[in-house]
Amino acid sequence: MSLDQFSIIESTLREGEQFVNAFFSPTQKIQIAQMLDDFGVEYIEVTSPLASPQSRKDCEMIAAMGLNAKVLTHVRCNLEDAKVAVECGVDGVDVVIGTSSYLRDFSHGKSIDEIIDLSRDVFEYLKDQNVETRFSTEDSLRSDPEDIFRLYEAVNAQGIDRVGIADTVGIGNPRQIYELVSNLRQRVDTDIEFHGHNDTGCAIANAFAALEAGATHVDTSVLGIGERNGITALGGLVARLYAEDAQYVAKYNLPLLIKLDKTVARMVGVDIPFNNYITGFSAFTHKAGIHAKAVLNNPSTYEILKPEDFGLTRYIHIAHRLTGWNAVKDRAEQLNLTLSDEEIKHITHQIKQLSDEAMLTLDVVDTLLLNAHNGKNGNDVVTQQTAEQEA
Ligand code: HCA
Ligand code: CU
Repeated sequence: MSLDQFSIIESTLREGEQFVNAFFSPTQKIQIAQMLDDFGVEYIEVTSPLASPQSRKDCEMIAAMGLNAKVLTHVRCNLEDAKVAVECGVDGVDVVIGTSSYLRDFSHGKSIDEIIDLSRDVFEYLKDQNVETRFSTEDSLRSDPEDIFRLYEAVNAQGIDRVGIADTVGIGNPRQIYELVSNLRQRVDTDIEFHGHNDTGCAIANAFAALEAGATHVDTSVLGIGERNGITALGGLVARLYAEDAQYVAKYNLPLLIKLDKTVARMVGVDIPFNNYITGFSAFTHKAGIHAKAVLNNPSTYEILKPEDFGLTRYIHIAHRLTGWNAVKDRAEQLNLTLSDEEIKHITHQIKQLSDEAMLTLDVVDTLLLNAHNGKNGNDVVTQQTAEQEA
């Protein structure tokens, strides 16, 4: 298992730029790279310098930022591309080529033997350039595993640093990924990277399975943005690993995750999904009375992620018909109101009746609590309207 020594290759500035809404200005790219570096990812992958003239300038610019993270760029498997990548001053070059019959027949038209010859030239050149080298097979899951192994054994013999499994179409399931990566682990002694798309919602589980099978590097992007519906989300991978053992992700500055998610969401014009791992708006909200009671006694009853470790807070939702008196009592205490358990139970009953009629707000609940408190202490009873005006 590589769980305690894995690295994240953060690809918001490469795969993420392939998200339909993404158009990052140079300033935004610097901002994203800096935040990712502050978060502590080990690598930042940027768009190929051959994609466009500005992409080349951006690649050079990110490479020159002096980040702690290593900067990688991503190029096709040919010598010209590799040379331009090196000229940009990056720390490493991620080379990719399609190996499935779909891509061999309908994209570049090369056989596996031709790919082996091509990669030999490319890595022959790269290994003298003082850069980290990686070779990855696009659409690995729909490639013949023997083709991939043969290809990787050839580059392994050349001394490259890392080989990559790419589930380009998001077709793999965790069991398949585990098997493929385990077999690859037997065949090469390089590091192993996993890049997984999320077309069927398996990208996080697949990345985790890859790590369990011996992968050393996982590709992510902020919010998972990328081609189509994207890849393994940075926050989702962190959540998965934290759930296994918080120590695995203790090396990252976890409270920065919300800033990263918010910033990138704003830049690409989307909201953080309500059900997002860690940063979704309901990720730490408890509702049913039974849950609320237990969480108030001990948050671990219904929380495997501690919100405070991510700079976030939990919220107990009480203004609804599933509420329970323990949660209502807790709210009264937050408001510094002294009410007996009998009074709290009576108010809880009222909340349930009222919310059977219509959706309630917390203001209404607070008003009920305040009125009960003020009523017995001889103070003015607040109407719902005045409570709202004061709020
Ligand atoms: C691409 C394809 C890629 C590459 C992944 C990798 C994929 O858009 O160029 O280099 O490991 O999903 O196959 O993102
Ligand atoms: Cu991809």
